[in-house]
Order: sequence, then structure tokens, then C-alpha cells
Amino acid sequence: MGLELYLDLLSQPCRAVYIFAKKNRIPFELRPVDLLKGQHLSDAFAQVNPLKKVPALKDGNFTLAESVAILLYLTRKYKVPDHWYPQDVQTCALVDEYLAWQHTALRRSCLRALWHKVRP
Ligand SMILES: N[C@@H](CCC(=O)N[C@@H](CS)C(=O)NCC(=O)O)C(=O)O
Repeated sequence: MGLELYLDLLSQPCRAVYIFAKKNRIPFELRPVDLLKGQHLSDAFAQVNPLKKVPALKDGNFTLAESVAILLYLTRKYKVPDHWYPQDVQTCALVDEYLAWQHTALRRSCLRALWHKVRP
């Protein structure tokens, strides 16, 4: 089995992984996980990600969680163009800086706004 991505496109980190894979023409099987139906809580999905969160990746016997780790894995495995994750140490460090910052700054605020919209 090739690369499988477990995603719900309602989720921002899932969309980041999905768009990145599509833009770079990385072949993958989409394994939809419907958060609103609680599919991420199933025992079957826990085999892929014991943390029961999406996105998650399966590549043969290898499994991986966390969108940033998944994006970096895809970057390294598929040797995407340099502008995504530059070779230059300092330019690359600026990308890392953003990846670290967005979790606690951008994403947390956006998540709050999303839940206000989708929660009854
Ligand atoms: N830091 C993780 C966040 C993963 C995450 O919180 N995913 C949410 C969807 S955006 C989820 O699966 N939530 C289900 C739950 O917490 O029960 C990443 O970047 O992948």
C-alpha cells in the first residue's frame, strides 16, 4: 500500500497537508475521517494515530501524526521544490520559525472562531 492520508477537510491542519500534497502532485490515497461523526475516535483509526486526531499519515507500516511532521516528511521524501523548504540554513530556519509560531498564535485563534461557527 502506498501513501495514505487520513483527513477531514473541515480541519485546517488537514487542509494544509491536502493542499501541499496536491500542489506537489504527491500520489496518495485519501482516507476520509469524519470528525463530526466521531470517526476519529474509532479503534481502527487509533491504530493509525493513537492520539485520535487528524491529520494522520500511513506509508506502508510507518504511521505519523502532527501536520508539521507530516509536511516535513512529505517534503523530504518527495524532494519538493526548494521554495517550500529551502536548503539554505537561515531561510529554512525562518520557515521553521513560522511552523512553530502558527500552532499557538494563528491556529489557536482560528480554531476558536471556527467552533463558534460550527457548534450548535
Ligand atoms: N497539532 C495537531 C492538531 C491536530 C488536531 O487538533 N486535529 C483536530 C482537527 S483540527 C482533531 O483531530 N480533533 C479531534 C479531537 O480533538 O477529538 C496538528 O497540527 O496536526
